[in-house]
Amino acid sequence: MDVLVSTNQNIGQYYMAMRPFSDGAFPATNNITTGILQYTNSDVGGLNNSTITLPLMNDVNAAYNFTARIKNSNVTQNPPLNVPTDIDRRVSIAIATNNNGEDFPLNPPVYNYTGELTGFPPGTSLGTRAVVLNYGEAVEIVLQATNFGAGGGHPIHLHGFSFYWVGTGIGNFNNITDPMSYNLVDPPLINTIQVGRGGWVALRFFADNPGVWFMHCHYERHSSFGMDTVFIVRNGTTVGTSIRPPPASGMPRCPGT
Ligand SMILES: [Cu+2]
Repeated sequence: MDVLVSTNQNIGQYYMAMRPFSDGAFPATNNITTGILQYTNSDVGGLNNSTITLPLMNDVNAAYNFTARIKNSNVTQNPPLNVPTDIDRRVSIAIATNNNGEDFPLNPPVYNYTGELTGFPPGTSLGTRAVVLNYGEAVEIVLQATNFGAGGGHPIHLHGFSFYWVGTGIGNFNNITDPMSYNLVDPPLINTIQVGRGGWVALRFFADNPGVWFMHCHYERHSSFGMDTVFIVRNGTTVGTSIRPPPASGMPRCPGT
């Protein structure tokens, strides 16, 4: 993360402090890391790091309240403002691996994702599950995490696009009330999002990059479990909005073949 700081406080020295956040059952190293921001012409010394207090490592509310304050300071394009429900892609992370067939399930089975899931059969199976999008389509994805097992959150990465991160919450996503909390004014434009254990995030983007694009948890182990899918974006109606054809001479061969 890159940050900009306005040095508009009294001349002096200030701690920058951080500690890990972990929402899984496996604790991370709980060290507090500090740095010192020192204004020119300020006195050296006098800081006492015993005065630093930070939220506990597993304080989910503190983490959500912090990330909800991250805004886009360079808005050059609005996110899709109205996404028709018939092209609304809702994805349950837990469900993404659950079905066989050709198409990704756009309406996953509904259950209490964040309830008591001990003994809940993940039911994973092999399958090829892709989402096909028309060029320029406005897309919304809701990623719903569960409380299943002992793991924490998931860093979900999308190739081919940056998306607007328009919403975040704890618990089960509510299709009626949660969209009212979306930030459609200055949402961050990013390509990786952390979905907290037992929480959800809402993303929007325009499918304006034709091709085949992988979306996956960036824990490679989770991706190998099936926590991934593919977006196939069809060509547009012009050369400039279509994938270039292979060269007339054929595709170049790898050296040695
Ligand atoms: Cu994951």
